[in-house]
Amino acid sequence: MNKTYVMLKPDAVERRLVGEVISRIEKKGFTIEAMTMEVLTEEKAREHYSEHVEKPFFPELLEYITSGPVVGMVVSGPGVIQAMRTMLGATDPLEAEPGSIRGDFGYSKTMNLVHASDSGESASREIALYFTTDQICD
Ligand code: 3AN
Repeated sequence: MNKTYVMLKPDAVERRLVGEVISRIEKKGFTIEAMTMEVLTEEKAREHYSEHVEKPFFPELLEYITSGPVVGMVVSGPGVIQAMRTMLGATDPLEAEPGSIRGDFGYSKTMNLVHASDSGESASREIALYFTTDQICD
């Protein structure tokens, strides 16, 4: 699997960091195969975060992730799943390394700017949730 799903969350869009994040992905040499902008429905957000629905932070996460438009992308390249996770930094931006996207731009564990799939299985599931196959350039 050389494709991953990347989402610029509502705080990234609100703070005009879309260009910054896309620029980092492109400068790394990865390819953006497809891109959409949408406000997530509660149903789609629940499906995206299905493993977190029972967690105590889920209500806050749901409110935040549906609070404004997100930019979703299919990004491809060698080792892209792990590399995008490294570029994002730790889930908690306060623990994320300087130089990573979360390390450089955030401090909130909920509003942590960007999501990227954590495995090949997640990437397949998330790409199918947001894109039809004819939307993806190949
Ligand atoms: P990641 O986005 O790094 O894959 P996950 O999958 O563990 O992290 O969590 C999904 C999202 O849930 C995170 N991006 C963050 O917005 C939120 N989240 C995770 N853990 C917490 C927490 N302890 N408190 C608040 N929000 C959290």
